[in-house]
Amino acid sequence: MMEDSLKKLEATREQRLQMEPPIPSDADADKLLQEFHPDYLGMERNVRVGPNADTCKFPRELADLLESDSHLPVDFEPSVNIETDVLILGGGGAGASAALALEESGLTVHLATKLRLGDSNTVMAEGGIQASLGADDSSRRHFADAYVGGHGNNNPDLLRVLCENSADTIRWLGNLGCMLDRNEDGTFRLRSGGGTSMPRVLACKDYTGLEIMRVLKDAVMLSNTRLLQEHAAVELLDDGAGQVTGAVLWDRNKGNLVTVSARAVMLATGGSGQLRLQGFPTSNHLGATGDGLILAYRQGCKLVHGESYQYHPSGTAYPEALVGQLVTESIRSIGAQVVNAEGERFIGEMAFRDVLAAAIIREVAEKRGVQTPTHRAGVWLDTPLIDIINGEGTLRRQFPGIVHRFERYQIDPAEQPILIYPTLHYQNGGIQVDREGRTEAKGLWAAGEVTGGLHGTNRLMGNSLLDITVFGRRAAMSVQKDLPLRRPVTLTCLNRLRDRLKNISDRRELLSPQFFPTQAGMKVSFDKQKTAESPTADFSSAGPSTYEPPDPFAK
Ligand code: MEZ
Repeated sequence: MMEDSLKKLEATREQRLQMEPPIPSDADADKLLQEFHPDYLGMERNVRVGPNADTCKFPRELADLLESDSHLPVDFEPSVNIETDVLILGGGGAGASAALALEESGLTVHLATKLRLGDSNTVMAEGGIQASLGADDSSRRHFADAYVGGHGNNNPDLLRVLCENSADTIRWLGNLGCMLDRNEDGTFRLRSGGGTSMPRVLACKDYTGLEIMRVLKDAVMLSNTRLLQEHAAVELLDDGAGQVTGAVLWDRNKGNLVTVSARAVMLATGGSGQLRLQGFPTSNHLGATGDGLILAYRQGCKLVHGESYQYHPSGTAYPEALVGQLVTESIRSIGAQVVNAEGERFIGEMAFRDVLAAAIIREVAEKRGVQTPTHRAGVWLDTPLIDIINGEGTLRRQFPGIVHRFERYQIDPAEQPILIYPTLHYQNGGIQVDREGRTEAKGLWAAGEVTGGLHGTNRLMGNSLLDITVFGRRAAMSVQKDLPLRRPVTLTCLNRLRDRLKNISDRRELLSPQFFPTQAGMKVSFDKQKTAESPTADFSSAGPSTYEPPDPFAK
């Protein structure tokens, strides 16, 4: 089947090279979304408790978690092990950027991360970061593109901040040592992305997020930030009067709970692709289980566009070991075409991600997909076109990560097209925040993928690496400016939720946050009797304060 279809693909290549990309009309694009995009297929429901109760829908998997109980035993009494000024939860790009922005503040900062510093969706990001650096580009154009791409559902205040800070952020990353690709004349190489009206995506080959996280991680390791690695956030604490005052962490190595009192808490816990909505594979890292959404919701923070997820059109469909892994959109932006089993190019490759994903799902649903030997289906990404269009060796030079990944399975994408199918990639919605990253709960800030509103209901490529670096730092500045006084630690919000849950008899008996994907089979176990010695932190990685970050907002 695959061989027959490959012959058809090769037979149409010459003719496809000459053709204009098929662009669906607005009406056709809407129809595609309604009929085939997973967000629109009725796989969602109301949540019956909390700030969004009965007002909007969530995917069932997320709704179940929002209606579930905590891992904390009911008789757990928080007793403080660590006192800090700022507790950052999450060790990806947003959390690390926030920690760096606080370095000069004189505040004590703890950063807790469920896995290790850097283990995050940031390192999985391949194709780039947007910045309006092109000669005819501007933050207004960037704004307009992202607003149209987000179906006009973006919070314009947040989007404006994002677009106006792109150039400054690239400079900041450069000062940290981040190496983004340049042209021979030293200017940044700018690529196009789906929905960008001009080239605006900067990249480090096909491992941009890894390169950005590399420099952020190095800088955090040199900073005064106190790291609590392998400490998962179990619950937020509050003062009983609406202020978040710390968190209970699970020290996964020692197996005990650690109570942290903080004047401010920042959630930078990332996304939720590992919830594998509707059984979709994911491009996300192991820890992306939506923990921050659950914790903030219990503190009364509304979620915006919690129904909206991004299914990246080019997830790997074959070989089986790579299923769900990202094949960057940039590969499509420089010429790889999306082709069905009949050798037909059925849609332009730079259509908005949601529309392209829906079109691929339609091809498979209507039996124009290619069956894999592992009983999946996908469509072709005609990767050999890249070298045909751009010159021999381009694919290997510009996308070494992807080439290497496929070569491990005896597939050379420069010679042989690869099979793709949409993969769960990004949580478009999340916790409602204002332009300073403040949530609705006093003392609680949030930044990065855990937040919602910025990207509307369809994020454009490259705007998430920008989001985490712009808003991680901005929220940290706001924390520094508006730091509340220390208040008592209680579990008042959790106890209120527990009372309400008693009235919902048919909810699923789950505990949340989930911490790890269910299929990973990792046990959640801690001994609540065994309390941490104070302090429990491993300070060995926190070096002397030799690192001097540039002023993030200096022009
Ligand atoms: O921002 C993204 O999601 C991104 C850069 C993905 C990609 O295709 O590489």
